[in-house]
Amino acid sequence: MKSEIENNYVSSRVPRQKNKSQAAIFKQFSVIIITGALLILFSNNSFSQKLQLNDLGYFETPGVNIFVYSNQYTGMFNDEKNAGIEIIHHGVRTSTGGAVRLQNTPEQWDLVPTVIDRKIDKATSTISLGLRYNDYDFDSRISVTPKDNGVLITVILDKPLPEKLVGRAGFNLEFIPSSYFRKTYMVDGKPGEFPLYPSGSTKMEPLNNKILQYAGHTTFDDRGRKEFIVPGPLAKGKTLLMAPEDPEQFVKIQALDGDLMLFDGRELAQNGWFIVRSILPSKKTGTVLQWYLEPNAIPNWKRVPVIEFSQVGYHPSQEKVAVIELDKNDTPLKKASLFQVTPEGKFVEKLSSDVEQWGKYFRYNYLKFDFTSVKDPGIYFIRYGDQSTSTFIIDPKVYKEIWYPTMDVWFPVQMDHMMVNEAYRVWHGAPFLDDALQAPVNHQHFDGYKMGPTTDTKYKDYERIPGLNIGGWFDAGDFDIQTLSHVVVLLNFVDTWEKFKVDRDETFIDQSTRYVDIHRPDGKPDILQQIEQGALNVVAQVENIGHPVRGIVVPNLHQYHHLGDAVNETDNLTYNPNLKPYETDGKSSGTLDDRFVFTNRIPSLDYYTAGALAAAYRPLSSFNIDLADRCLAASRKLWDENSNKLQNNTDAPGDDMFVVNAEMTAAFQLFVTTKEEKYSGRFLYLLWPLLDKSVAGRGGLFLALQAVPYMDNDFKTKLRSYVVKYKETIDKFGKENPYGVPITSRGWGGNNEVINFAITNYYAFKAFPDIIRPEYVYKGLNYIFGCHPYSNISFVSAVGTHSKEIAYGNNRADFTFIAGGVVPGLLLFQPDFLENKEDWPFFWGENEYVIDICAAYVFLSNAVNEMGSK
Ligand SMILES: [Ca+2]
Ligand SMILES: [Ca+2]
Ligand SMILES: [Ca+2]
Repeated sequence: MKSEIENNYVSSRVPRQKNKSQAAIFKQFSVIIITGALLILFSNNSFSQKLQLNDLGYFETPGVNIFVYSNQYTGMFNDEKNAGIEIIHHGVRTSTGGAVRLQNTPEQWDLVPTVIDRKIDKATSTISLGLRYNDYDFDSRISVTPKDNGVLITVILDKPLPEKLVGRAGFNLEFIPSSYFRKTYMVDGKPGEFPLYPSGSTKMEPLNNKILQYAGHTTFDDRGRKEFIVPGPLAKGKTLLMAPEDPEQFVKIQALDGDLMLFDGRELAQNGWFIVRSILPSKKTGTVLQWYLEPNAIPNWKRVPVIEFSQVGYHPSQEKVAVIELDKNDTPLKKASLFQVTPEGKFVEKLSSDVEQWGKYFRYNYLKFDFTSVKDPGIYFIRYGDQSTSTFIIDPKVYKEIWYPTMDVWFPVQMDHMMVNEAYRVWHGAPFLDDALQAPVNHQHFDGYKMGPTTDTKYKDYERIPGLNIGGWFDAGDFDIQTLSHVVVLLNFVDTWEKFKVDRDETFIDQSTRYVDIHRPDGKPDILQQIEQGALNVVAQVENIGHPVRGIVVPNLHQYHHLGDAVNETDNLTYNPNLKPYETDGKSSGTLDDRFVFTNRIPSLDYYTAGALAAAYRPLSSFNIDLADRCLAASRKLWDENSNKLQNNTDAPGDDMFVVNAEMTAAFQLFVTTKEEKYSGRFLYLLWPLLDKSVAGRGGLFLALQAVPYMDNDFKTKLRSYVVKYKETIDKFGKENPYGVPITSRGWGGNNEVINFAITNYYAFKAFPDIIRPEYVYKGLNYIFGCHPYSNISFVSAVGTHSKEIAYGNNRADFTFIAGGVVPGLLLFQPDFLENKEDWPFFWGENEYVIDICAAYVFLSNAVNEMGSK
């Protein structure tokens, strides 16, 4: 609670995309209310336009969009709060999950219905769909059609409710809590306040009443009592007014039959929403339920322009282009200006120039404002119309420190098997000392892991695999070890060390006592200590298992969603089957909570790991020679075991570019480390056919460019034509979107692609500066630092004037951030809405820090520093 309040103080300082004219309207309303003429407030609605079914298949009026299953549940993680009937209310997605659901407050792993069909009837402006719960052989239909100033939602049943679902099946619509904090509601005239923190009433029911969760997993640790929690409603009635005081978020819902209930989903799960729900009647068919839903629309509403620029600032020599995002009904202004802040605190206009119209991208129009000509070091801001941005810097040293938070804070916090301290604060104790057990065969896990019919190891199901409680990083906002992302981190860190000689020392790391202290130098370069941390776990996998594994992760869903100190996700005592659950002898316990190792052997992972361990050998050989030797031995073993299967390396490359790329990574890194020609021979053999197939992205071209300094001149000559082709492919991005970078946005935001695009361009610039200009590198960073759609915040927490201050780190329940973390960025909600929430941390696809992207960011930061120092 305390953190939330503190954090709201922080977010209140971030400039919000508030419409000034709305604020003015709001003030008028206040005056009207004070004078007692309350009716005028409601009669205002008669000015709002009716919702129209548009060509993109959703209902639209200025200020209100209603999507009806434009987005469906993917099934991968069940309820991701990104599907069903959804409302975009004055530019903000405030409501989701409109569907027939089986709980008062469904959690992420509760069952979601499958869409059987979705029909759009233009003649009646109706969108209708069939929903099915296979587990219960239960079908329903929903139709949505405009009525008055809102829509009518109808639920139709052809057959009465199955007996098991009576009192359980209902129609739910969910509202994001952060849009309703500090606001009120009214049910049948009775006022209430939306809770800032969940504190409603709950009751227990016997487990056999429970609608089971996905694949029999359970989010609840009932300590063997066979019971579950049922949240009670905050309010109940026929008509619900949500935030009537706020014209931007005011929603009216009327149940035309039955009752409405308002629930707080956060009582069961911190990522829960406010839920409006009506229970479906039993023994009825035909129309069983109707709601009238009216989100208020501010007449002639237009979204405030978003001025998108780098919150970090710019090197004097680089191009400086801000992008201005406009509502499609907005009229572009002719000019924008750049102001300098003087030492006296005055604002001086340095440049006023015409803006260029770029065109439309998804739902908005875009302008560009070029201020490249301004090169004087100093503090600046941009003004467009009556809006000024936050300040940013132009200076040759602007990028110097941008990676410090990532290396000094974010990576230490992610360190597994270590206690991590920072001044007066302990981030976490030394966790997972009870690692790890062989995952049983034929086991489907809930985080995408899976065991096939064999273990591919000498271990029996649930047997302890020794030596794994060392090294590694928490993969992301959860606490598993993912080996492939470790590989990416190791490769990036080795590159950063070798190319830029970064010897920054701000972290104390002592493996022998499992202790990390942030902001405390210990005489050892942090990046070498982090390479050691990653290598320790990966090499232990190869030595104790025989090959690298997909990952190491807790076995139970009620552990997996853990929020808090990682040291408590397991009991840190090794599992002892001779004891009862929750019983302990002080050294071991009968609770089966030790992490599982998913051990199936994957050739591409073998090769990538061989590459990363061969690379790690080089920096470690002068830092920890014993570990370095173990890395190289493991790398050679993996190479030999895989290449033997390939008949002495003469096999033609397969079609799977991922495997070819993995093998090339191993061959290249082993060659650089050992100088043995069998590795370079195989690398070159695989490279050219791969480049002939594709020069795009992170594939062969990246490796080829990396290899330039190690190959002869003919190699470089031959590579030139591929780089020319590559430039043609990346120049297309400037036609696809106003940012000139690859934007991918489904399922998981695309910042990783943007950073890797910029890194490939850095290597291309180094080898072929006459083809690829530095701008192709800067573009990627500008995007990450705020020149991107939806908002203008920096996607790197604590880097840039305004940056991601609420993210999906492992402290997300506190609505806060971990300095230096890089988030995935923008998600696309079909058909046309790009989103990155700044007040709600729980969308992993938008806001979850992961180790591979953060390591790539450290490399890119050092690369731009090197470019700018020339
Ligand atoms: Ca994970
Ligand atoms: Ca250090
Ligand atoms: Ca344990």
